[in-house]
This record gives sequence, structure tokens and C-alpha cells, in this order.
Amino acid sequence: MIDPEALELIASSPEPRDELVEGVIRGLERSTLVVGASEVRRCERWLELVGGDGGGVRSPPKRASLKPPSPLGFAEPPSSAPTMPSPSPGEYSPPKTGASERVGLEISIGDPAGGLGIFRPQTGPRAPGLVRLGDPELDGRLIPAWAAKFGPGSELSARGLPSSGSSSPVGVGLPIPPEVDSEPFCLEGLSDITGRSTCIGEYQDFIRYFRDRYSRIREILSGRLNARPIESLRRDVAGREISIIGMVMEVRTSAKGNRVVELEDPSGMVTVIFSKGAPGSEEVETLVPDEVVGVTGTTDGKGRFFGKTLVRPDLQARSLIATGEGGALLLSDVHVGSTYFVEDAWERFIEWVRGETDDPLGISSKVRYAVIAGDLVDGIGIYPGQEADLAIKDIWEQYERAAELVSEIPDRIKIVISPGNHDVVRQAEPQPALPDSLRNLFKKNVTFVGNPATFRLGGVDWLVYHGRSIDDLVLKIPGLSYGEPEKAMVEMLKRRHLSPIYGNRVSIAPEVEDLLVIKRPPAVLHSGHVHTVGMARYKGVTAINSGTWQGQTDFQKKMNIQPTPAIVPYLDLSTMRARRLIFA
Ligand code: D5M
Ligand code: FE
Ligand code: ZN
Repeated sequence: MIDPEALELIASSPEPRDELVEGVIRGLERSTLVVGASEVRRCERWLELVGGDGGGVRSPPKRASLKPPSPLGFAEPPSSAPTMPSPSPGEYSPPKTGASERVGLEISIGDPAGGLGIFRPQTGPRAPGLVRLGDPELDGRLIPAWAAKFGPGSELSARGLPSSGSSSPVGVGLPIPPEVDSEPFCLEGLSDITGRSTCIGEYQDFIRYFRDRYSRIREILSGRLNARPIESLRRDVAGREISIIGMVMEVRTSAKGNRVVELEDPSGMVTVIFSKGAPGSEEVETLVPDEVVGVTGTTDGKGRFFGKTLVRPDLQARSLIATGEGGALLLSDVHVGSTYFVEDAWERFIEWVRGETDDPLGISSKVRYAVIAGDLVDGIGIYPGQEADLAIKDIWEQYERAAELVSEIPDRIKIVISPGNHDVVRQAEPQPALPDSLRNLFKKNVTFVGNPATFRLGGVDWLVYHGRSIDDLVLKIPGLSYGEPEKAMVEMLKRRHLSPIYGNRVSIAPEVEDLLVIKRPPAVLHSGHVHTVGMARYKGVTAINSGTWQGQTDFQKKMNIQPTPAIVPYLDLSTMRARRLIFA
């Protein structure tokens, strides 16, 4: 594999590049897995090309402009603090916010205290457009015998559960369908980058990539506002209400506390000013670089645009996108090979899913699917000093062990595996599925997809995305935290993009089509990466972050990241009700 920076160095060298490439390959150690920039820089041919100074160090590429290089744009505003028109009250309604919350029911399975089923319905204010998953009023009531055992407050409704009144725990001893060793299983409606990557990563590729992102999101927005090209604003009459759709280049706060947003479309750029404290300004506070938004407002005819309403390509409000059939387990961040992998908890999970332990709600027999949203193994060379955290130091052995652990899941369950930043595929997103050589280690009930990937599972549209962008979103959007990853996932949905911010943690491969755009709202948005479980329903989409199987690493301790290992979200696709199954 080749690191994007190394590739960029090679691509930046004059043609023909064969000699350089051959030189780099000659200089590699046999065990090299990823060719980094240092391998290129120490190559003799490179030193000849850069004049022996070992230079050529470039900062990561800034986002390519949507605009052709010649300035077509709107006149730049004067640098003095702008004077704002006072917004007349009642002129517009603020966009609805949909803040997220941690929701869900927790079931502790096989915990040492012998408590099979500790239910802790979480409470909290309900945000607009957001339905609590696993809400007692939506969820099943515990059968009386169990309710009695768990005391007051543990009574939950019984809809969706086998008949109540039985004194034996529902599900224990239920027959499990026979295991079938079927044909390799084929995913319906799969869309990902696997086998379709064409980009080289040249500057022109980035321009094309960002234009594609812009036009895809513009299409969603254009049904909601009648936007004009930014370039045409300079011919416009002051005071008339106009709409534009642009990609955010920069957001800042002026000395007076107004939000100043540089907005760009393929025709030009404009500075948009949102006045402090105006209705809807909370939404403006959450603007991030590179997202595509619509703005309605007025121009002063002198190069400034006063934003009144910010329009996001947000989903239309609805209660549920779809329901399907069967139950699904949502997993991610197994980190096989890490010394922190919680193998004993995994074994408890396996015993449960195989029907070998008590299962008060009879869930294990209903499981038909399992999706792993990246970081199946811990990988090697992912962060400095990782070696000390590895129980298995060979990447192939990590996958061999992962295949063994996954094969303990009954064959009747269809398993989908998507990669993450610890897996052995390119780091730049979209990532392709694991290579054939590794897939062959797994059984026929396992299928492999890229990151992100959309497919149909149990009759509903699933969107799996590892979630590396959550690191960027948590940093940039006020109110987000690692403890509530579902809120960051809601922010992706509002922006119709899985990784709106360019150039920070997530490196993006500028493919012809921006596969990170959320074209159609999925029934399920499934992420991982941040190692904390979170669930929310937002405008009909069930958003779940599936946590991890890795205990807190030293690094995470230093960063104050508190993982929630060995908790598995279970989603009943027929009702879209979710539960947390606790194997910790
Ligand atoms: O990421 C697991 C979690 O740890 C995720 O929340 C990001 C965080 N993390 C991982 N590496 C770093 C660095 N280098 N800086 C800051 N935060 C980090 P995973 O992808 O499983 O390692
Ligand atoms: Fe991870
Ligand atoms: Zn990760």
C-alpha cells in the first residue's frame, strides 16, 4: 500500500517516473506494508530530483477551489467590521434544530452478579425530530416473572415479545435454525468504491471531486430554494431577497460577534454575514468548512450578502424510513491483535449468540445479520509506539485470528465486514473492501464491502461508514462529544455528507463521484471508530454507533477518551427498535 503523501511526492516528480518508482521499491524492506513519504525521500533518484536536500515536503493539499483560477467572483468586502441591517422580527422562521441525545435500553447478558437483564431506560429531553430508541413506551414489557426480579422501574411493555405470563425466561432453549453452509452470500444493492477507484490524486481530480460534491448536494437543496449563481450577485439590486447555494470556504466570528462566512460556488465567491443573535443563529454556529448550504438574504450591492436564513440539505421529517425483517447485531472496532481486545467478553457474546446461555428476551434466535463497521483488527504501524500494544504483531495473523473469532458466530447469520482506519486497505476514504487474500480466510456467510457502503439488509437500506470524520466533527461543532457519537452522526445526516470537513483527520481520495454524499436517507446509519455506543432516531433514520471490543488504551486514557467495550446494539428490523446488549 502507498501512503497518500508518498503518492503525492511521486506524482509531483517529473515524468518519466519509472526510475523513481523502481528506486523506491528497491529501497524497501521485505516486511514493508505501507510505503510512506520517508521511503520516497530516502530514495537516491528522489534526492537527485530534488537536488539532494531531501526536500519536497509539502503541507497537505488545501481544498481545491470550485472556481476556475481567474477571479470571477463577487467583490471582496472591505475589511472593516460590517454594519448589519437589523432583522425585522417575524420575517422568517428559524430552522429547526435536532440535537441528539443518548438513548436506549440496556440488557446485561451473563454478568457475574447473575443478573440477566438489567434494564436501564434512559431519560432525557426529547429533541425535535428525534425519537428515543428503545423507549419504554415503544419497547416491550418484561414478562412479569422477570419484571419482579428486577424491581420497580424495570417494567417495560410487551409488544413484540413472545406471549407474556410465562414464568420461564423467554428464549431460553428456543430452537435455533439449523446451520447452513450456503453459497457465498450476495448483498443486494451494494454500492461502494471497491474495484471502481480511478483517481490519481492530482489537483484536477480534487477540483472535479469538490464540484461533484457541490452539485450532488446542490441538487438536494435546489428543490427547497431557487438559487442563483454567486457571480450574478454583482448585477443585483440592493435590498432584493435572493438565494444562493455554496460550499463554505471559511467561517469566522467578527469583532462584533457576527458570523462571517466565505461561500463559494463554481461561478464565484461571496462573503455572507449572519448577524449575532438573529433567529436561527444556532444553526449558523454549527457551520463547518466545506459543507454545502443554501442561504437566503439580501445584498447591499457593494459586495456583501446579509444572510437571513440558512438552509441545510437536511432530511425531510418522517417517523421511520422503512422497516424490514429479522434482527441485526451492529459491531465495530473489534481490534483483534490488540492487547486490549476483550476476548473473554467476546466469548460471552459468542455463547449468547449461539444460544448457549440464557436469553431472557429470546433475541439471539432472531439474529439474522451482523455488520462490522471497521477496525476488525488493530493493524500495524497505525500510530507511533503501537507495537507495545500488540498481542499479535503480524497483520496476517491478526486477520487469521479475526476470521476464527468471526467464524464462531453461527453460519446462519449473514455477516457484512467493512474496513476502518486500522484495516489493511488504503487510508483515504472511500476505502475499498478487504482484499481477496484476506477474504478467503473467512467462511461463506461473510461478505465484504468498502467504507462507506450502502446495501440492503433484511429489506432495509443500510449505510455503513466507519466514522473517522466524527473526530473532526467533535472538534468543530459545539455541543458534540465522544460520549455521544450519535449526535455527530445526526450532523452528517443534516449535511448529507459523511465527512463534511476536508483536510483534517480524514484523508479523502478525490474519486469521480463523491461516495461520501448521503444521496438517499438510509433506514440505518451505522458507524463506529470512536469506541462509544450511541443510538438515536433522526427524521426516520436509525443512527447507531456500535462501540468497540477494545478496552481503554493508554493513549485513550491520556486523551480522556472513555470507551464502552463489549456492548452490542441489537436492532429489530421489523420495528426498528434497538437495544444495547452488554457483555462487559
Ligand atoms: O480510534 C479510537 C478512538 O481514539 C477514536 O475516538 C479516535 C481516538 N484516536 C485514535 N488515535 C488518535 C490520535 N492519534 N489522536 C487523537 N485521537 C485518536 P481508532 O481508530 O480505533 O484508533
Ligand atoms: Fe477503532
Ligand atoms: Zn477507527
